[in-house]
Order: sequence, then structure tokens, then C-alpha cells
Amino acid sequence: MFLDAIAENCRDHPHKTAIQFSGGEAVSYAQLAKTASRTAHYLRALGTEPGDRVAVQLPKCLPFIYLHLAAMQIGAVFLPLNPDYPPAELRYFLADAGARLLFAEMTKQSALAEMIASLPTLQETIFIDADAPWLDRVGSYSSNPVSPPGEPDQTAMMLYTSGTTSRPKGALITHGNLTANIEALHSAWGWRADDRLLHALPIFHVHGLVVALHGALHAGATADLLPGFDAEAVLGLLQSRRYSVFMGVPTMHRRLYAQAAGRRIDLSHMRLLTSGSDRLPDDLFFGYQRSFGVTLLERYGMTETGMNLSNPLHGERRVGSVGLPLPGVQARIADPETDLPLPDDAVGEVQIRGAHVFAGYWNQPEKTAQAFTADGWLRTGDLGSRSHDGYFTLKGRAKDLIISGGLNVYPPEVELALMTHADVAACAVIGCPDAEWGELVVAVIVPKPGAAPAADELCAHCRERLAAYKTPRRVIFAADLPRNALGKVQKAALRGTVCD
Ligand code: MCA
Repeated sequence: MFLDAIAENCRDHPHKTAIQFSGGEAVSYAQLAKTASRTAHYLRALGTEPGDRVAVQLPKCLPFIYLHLAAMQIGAVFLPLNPDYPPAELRYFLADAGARLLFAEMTKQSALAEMIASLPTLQETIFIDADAPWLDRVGSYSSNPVSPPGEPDQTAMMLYTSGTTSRPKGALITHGNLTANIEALHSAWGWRADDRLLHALPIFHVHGLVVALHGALHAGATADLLPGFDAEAVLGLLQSRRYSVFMGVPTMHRRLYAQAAGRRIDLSHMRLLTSGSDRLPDDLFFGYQRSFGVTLLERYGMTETGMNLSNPLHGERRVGSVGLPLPGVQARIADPETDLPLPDDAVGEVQIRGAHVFAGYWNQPEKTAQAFTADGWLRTGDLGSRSHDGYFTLKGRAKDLIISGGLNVYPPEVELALMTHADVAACAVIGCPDAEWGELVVAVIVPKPGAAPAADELCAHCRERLAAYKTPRRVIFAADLPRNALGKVQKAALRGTVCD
């Protein structure tokens, strides 16, 4: 299993650097193993039992990683949460998950106090200073290894994904899912112990946590973690020839390309540069080849599955395509109405099967059942086609979803927040194309008669309830919304009139 592979790396090369955070002190594999074990004993001392949900809302930092590994080792369910969630949003996740324990930033102590007091299931909140030495907290606990859970179907993590019609749902990711995913990526992308990953992604999503960080640790490689993404700094580091792997979302690649400003900067020493979480525009694919002398490897995944499809490491990386099924992954194009497989080149829903596919949604048997076909294929809600030689191309979404900077924004969630404003009679949230972000969140508002809410006020109202990336970037006022005979807002028509 994935945790066993890390343990093996710790035994085989204890002195090798596993992680270097923000240019600070290097953490060797032996130190990583010992500190994760101490953290596991610390969590147990706090009363954490297998199956308990351990929520962590921290910035990208070493304690986050120790808590992640430790929670999984003792069979608890690790629940990472975006540090940008305001208290109202955080409350929903903690309550829905029935989290027992929360680790949050010291600076949020007073802002979270009232919300925490209102949550009976949350037994303890531990505020930490992410920059303080973690050993000050766990150093007195044993560093004896804790045997990780042996059952592949035991839940390792819970990751919230929003729904098209409902509040966010907790996707249950098992130890077996993580192992299947990481082994597939290890062989498909040729991860090596001498790889050095430059890591600039957030670590509360599958992309940064599983695909990038687990990938490096599983391979016994070294991950250099940056606290955030700064195009100038990242391009400088990539040029330094110290790194062999970098993973990003198209917005990051767009900024790196803009940073190069037409100059030819040779990055051909990089073994692997990937793009995912949103479709890679063709001009960026070719721009990278011209400016950097490398061909980006585009791949396709989702929270419920981790990675599904990928362009090959060796062989043709096809522009506009998300590639071929990863080892152990079955992928097909099916009619979204009948779930019957469609022939090559026909557009239908991308459906996925394999050991990497999640166990279901937390406490939502109906939603879980709806997510799968009768014969066990996961309905992704993404539309695509497959070519005669097996390459998949995404063609749009069957679901109402906006992707901004590689982050999924579900319009109903934003609409729900806007509808709680006293001056809003009706609203629709859509994504408008944007060169840098992929799509921008745009709200179309029908005010109540006689009301004239200001755009800024509506955005601030959303921001109190939702993370910044979900908050509309543009607000447009309208007398009414285009609706079909059933009264449903016609978002395609709205996009046609609203997006420039
Ligand atoms: C930040 N902001 C955003 C986003 N990120 N707004 C919309 N969409 C976003 N993605 C807000 C900031 O809070 C700020 O708001 C304003 O935009 C400008 O911020 P800026 O400094 O320009 O942004 P940044 O901090 O540089 O972040 C941009 C980013 C970041 C580096 C592209 O969004 C990012 O790391 N994206 C990667 C997301 C990711 O890992 N996705 C994987 C999930 P204000 O001005 O109000 O403060 S999907 C996944 O895991 C699946 C499985 C998969 O296939 O990968």
C-alpha cells in the first residue's frame, strides 16, 4: 500500500531528503517517518480512533504533511480544508463530516470561536502556529512506527466536492484507491528515486497532495515545496536545472509562459512537466514547445478517482487530448441517457471504472448510487470522445460547473449564497471564458422591485459565506433571466449574451 511504500523508502534511504519546505531545513526520509510516527502517537493520545475524521485547515506547511501521514497511519480519516474557507463555509464541512478534531491556524482563533462552540461533534480544536517547530508539540511522543491499516477498503481521506444540485459532498477515498492511483502514475510517468519535484500547488486537493506529493514520496524522490505559486520565482527555479518534475494547472502555465515574454528559455532538462485540473488551451501547448523546448503532458482526473487518463511519457502527446487510460483504469464514452457505450469519435459522457475509483459519498447513499451506472461505471459528468487509436478528448460538461484557475466552482452554491441577500429576486451564475483563469465566475442578478444592490455589496455578501475563488468576479444586472418552458434558467443562452 502507499504508506508501506513510504515506510520502505524510509528504511532504504533514511538520509535522503524527502521534503524541503520553502528553502528551509531539509527533512530526510528518516525524519519524515519518525515525526509522522510521533504525530500518530500524539493523535492517539488526543483520543483519535480509527474512522474519526481529523480536519486540517492549515496553510501549506510541514505540520499539515505530518498530520496527513499520521492520521492515515492510525486509520483515521484525513479531511483537508482550504484555508480560505470563511467560518460559515468551514462550519458546513465540519458539521457534515462530524469531524472530531480540527487543526487550524493560530491567527483564526477568535474568528472561529463562535462557530466551534456551535458544533457538538467537534471535540477538540487545536490552533497551531504553522511556522513553530512541530517537534515542540510532538517531540515527547514515541517515534516507534505505527502499522498502517492493512485493509485496502478502509477510508484514508475525505475530500469535499460540490454538487450540481446540492451542498458539497464528502468523497471517501480509500487506502486501496490511493495505492492504485499512485502505482499507475509511478509506472506511467516513470517516477524515479532521483527525481526532484518543484511543488507549487496547494496541498488540500488531489492534484497537489496525491498526484504530486504522494508521487514523489512513493518514488523515494525529493519534493521541494513552495508555500504558493509565484511565476517569476518558479520560472527561475525551473531554469536552475535542479528539478526534473513540475506539475501545474493551466493558469500557472499561462503565467509562466507570460513570464517568459517570448524569450526562449530552455527547460528541456525537465523530465516531466504536466498540466491538469482544467483543459490546456492549444496555444499554451504550442507556446511551451516554442518558448521552453518542452511538450506539456496533459492528463485528466477528478477528486472521486484521482488520475484517469494521461498523455504518454514516451510517444505522442496529442494537443487538445487528455490521452489514454492509465494502467488499471478502464475508460469509455457512453450515452449519458442510456449508459450504453458509443463508437469511436462519438461525443458522450466519459465513464470510468477501476480500483482507484472512490468508495462513495459520506452519508449520501442516494448520491453515491446516482454517481454510478448499473454496471459500476462512474459517471464523470464530463463529455468527451475517443479516437480510433484510443486518445480521449474532452468536449464540455454535462454538469453545471465552472473551472477557475484549476478550481471547481459549482454555480448552485454561489447562487444559494446570493439568494440569501435581501435585494436579490433571482440570479444565475455562469462561467465566462478568460485567457488567464480559464473561466471567470460571473453572476447575473435580477434585483427585487425597487431594490438597487451594488455589485460590490453582493460580492462582499458572497465572500462572507464562500471562499474567494467562488466569489463572482463580475456582476451583471438584468430585468429577468432567460428560462425554458419548465422555468429552468437557460445558462447557455445567458453565456451567449453575457460573456464577451
Ligand atoms: C486565487 N483566487 C482565485 C483563484 N485562486 N480566484 C478564482 N479562481 C482561482 N483558482 C483569488 C485570490 O483569492 C485573490 O482574491 C485573487 O483571486 C487573485 O489572486 P492571485 O494572487 O492572482 O492568485 P494566486 O494566489 O496566484 O492563485 C492562482 C493559482 C491558484 C496559483 C492558479 O488558484 C492555484 O494554486 N490553483 C490550483 C488549484 C488546484 O490545485 N486545483 C486542483 C483541484 P482576492 O483578490 O479577493 O484576495 S482539481 C483536482 O485535484 C483534480 C483531481 C485534478 O484533476 O487535478
